Amino acid sequence: MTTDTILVIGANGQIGSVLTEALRNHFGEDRVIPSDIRQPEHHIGHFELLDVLDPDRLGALVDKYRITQIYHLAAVLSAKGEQAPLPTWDINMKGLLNVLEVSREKKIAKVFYPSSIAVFGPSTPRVNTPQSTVMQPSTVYGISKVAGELWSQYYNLRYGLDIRSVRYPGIIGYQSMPGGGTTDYAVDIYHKAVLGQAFECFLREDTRLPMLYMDDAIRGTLALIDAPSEKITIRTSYNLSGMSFTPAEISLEIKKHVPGFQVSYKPDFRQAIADSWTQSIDDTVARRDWGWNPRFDLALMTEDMLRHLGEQYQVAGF
Ligand code: AKB
Repeated sequence: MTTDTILVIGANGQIGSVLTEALRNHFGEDRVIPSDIRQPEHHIGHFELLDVLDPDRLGALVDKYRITQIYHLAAVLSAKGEQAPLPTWDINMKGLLNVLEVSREKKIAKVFYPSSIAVFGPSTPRVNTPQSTVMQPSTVYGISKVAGELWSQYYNLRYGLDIRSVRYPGIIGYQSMPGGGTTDYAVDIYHKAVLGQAFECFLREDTRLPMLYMDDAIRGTLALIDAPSEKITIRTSYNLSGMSFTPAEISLEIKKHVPGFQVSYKPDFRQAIADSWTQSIDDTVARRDWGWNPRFDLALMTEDMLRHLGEQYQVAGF
């Protein structure tokens, strides 16, 4: 029986909602306190309203539930961030600094803070990007994640805070919808395919990006959190890789199941963001330190996505 009590910040989001469920299964229903800036449409059990920019409320929730672990998932992502750079910086940075300070003051045992492949930029090696490399991103989201990684490492070195992080690639899952990212197309495309609709892609057909299936992302996150502290050699953020593909390749894979599926391309401002990121990731260090090993490739993920979305939309044949 665990004695940990977990606060999830940003629990309504694409990853937050699925991670909350996984944490409930892992630690027990009552030990997980989801929170977000808005009330979710449906929820069972605990839920708390929390604006991460309010450190007093954050501290009060930590006291109320005797929180021992915090998962801080609230952030403005790459594409949305470019619409409002300064507010994005405030939300992403002040939010993190509040979490770090409250965690230090209240002696939180473990903190999880996701970084992203958005930390990489045009001057980063694009193929098999190493763990430790040039990080000069061109988006405000990417800049905030680089700074966030360094602040995390600072709190670990200076105060001994046990903070752990992965650089998520684009995350694809049937359970929830992404919002405001550059990799979002790779979720949307499956919904359109199952609903029998044509898909217009906002990236060029040959844009290769690193991606990861949600099931692998959640399994990896829990494995990182469970790993013994002495195994964690990276306190900025671990590279994490699943697969890499282009819009043309994912379309082709979907067409194996949905032969009439139609895809057209109309690149917009998100193309420049995608072009500034790397194409594939070297995650050797995560594999070595805490046994990271993804299970899903493009073919397996496509089968699983279509089956689950077929059930959700009650469309036969998947
Ligand atoms: C985005 O596209 O902004 C995110 C990410 C890669 O962090 N999905």
